[in-house]
Amino acid sequence: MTSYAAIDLGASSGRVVCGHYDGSVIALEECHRFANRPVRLPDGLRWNLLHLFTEAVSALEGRRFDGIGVDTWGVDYALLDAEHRVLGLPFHYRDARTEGVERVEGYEITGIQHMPINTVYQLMADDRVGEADGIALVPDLLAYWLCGELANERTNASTTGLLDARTGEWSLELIERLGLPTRPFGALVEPGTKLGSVLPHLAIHAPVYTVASHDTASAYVAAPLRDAGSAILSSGTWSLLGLELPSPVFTDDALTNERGVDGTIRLLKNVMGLWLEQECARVWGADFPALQRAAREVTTEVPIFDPDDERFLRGGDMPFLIAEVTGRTDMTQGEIVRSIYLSLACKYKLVLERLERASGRDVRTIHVIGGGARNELLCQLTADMTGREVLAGPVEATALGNVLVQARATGELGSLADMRAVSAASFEPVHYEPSTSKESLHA
Ligand code: LFR
Repeated sequence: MTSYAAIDLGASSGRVVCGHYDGSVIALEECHRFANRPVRLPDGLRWNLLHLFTEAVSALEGRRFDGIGVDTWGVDYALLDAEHRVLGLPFHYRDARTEGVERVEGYEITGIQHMPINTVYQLMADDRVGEADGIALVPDLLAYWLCGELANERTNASTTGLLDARTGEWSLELIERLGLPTRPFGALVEPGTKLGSVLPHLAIHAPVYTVASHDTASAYVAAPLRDAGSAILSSGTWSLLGLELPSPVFTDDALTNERGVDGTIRLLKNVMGLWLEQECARVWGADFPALQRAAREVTTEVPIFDPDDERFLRGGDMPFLIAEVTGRTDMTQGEIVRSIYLSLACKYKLVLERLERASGRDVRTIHVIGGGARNELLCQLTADMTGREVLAGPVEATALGNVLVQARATGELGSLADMRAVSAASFEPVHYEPSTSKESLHA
């Protein structure tokens, strides 16, 4: 039996998960879960990375593993000096500093959809970029703090909007055209590269590997895909609905081409996701199971709105923003949550149509993975609105993908298909069939 530790940080919570592999299945053990609360300072919204690092490390102290890997949300970064010291506290992608930054014309190179959160926009609004000798995306930084070796891991680098989608290398042409310095952009490494050993003062006995350090890339590794007619919906704070392709597609600039393991491309769209519900829950002081129950009990018609309205991006009083967008000020909490789910499911249908058009594929199955796979009502509405079967699970796809890539790095597993076969053998998905009757939408 081998054991791997996954430090898996999402925008709303962090997890330390240990994966035990017995040669045929992986059993996941959640060692620690903690809230990820950004901090609003007078000059902007920052991640509390020292807190996240401390939480993660303390859960592993004194233990021995066959590997440790870090995956986190994408796009955010620290600038580094020549000694790899951070220049300033890293910003949260929802910080307002990118408002008003001019739109970058680089889609034909990067294949990355325009979103104000992209690293490229943050760098253009960053007054310290000229001082930087290096850049570390968040998982690069945490891995560096673990073992003292810095590397820019490629799957996450693709979320910057500065990577050439065809070659998988930094686009120095674009970086120069934007007036950004090229110096900070170092050599890129693949997932599954051994960086070193955990530094002695941390008292964890393990080698550190790069994984698919962008959480969505990790999640896609763990999606038990059956065939080319399968789409993947990584459902959490964001909904990342896409297809895995062998090469990038540039025909629809509302779709993004992010890199996965083995040079695969995730053609996908970022949909605002459960962020809408998370912000409502925060404002109401409500818990998710209660809100989901209330949403299930709704029998009235609820409005459908565009979940990707830019007004939602920065958060705030989400119930108020939804009332503003829908023109409905009379909805109960249950109705608002149901309206969110229905709107997400409708958006998925539109995105699927675009994905099918751009890829020439027919999608018959949607694999819903990540925390949203537990949300029965949302899974059923997704099947109903898209007319596709939904296979839900694994819930801990990001951590599982992290562990799978480590197990491959040590030589225990081979191809991407092998990793997916282990995922499929380890977790049984829950099946949802589309039901077209109107009542089923209220089931
Ligand atoms: C999901 C995710 C998305 C990325 C967003 C911001 O956790 O990584 O893929 O677009 O967060 O980084």
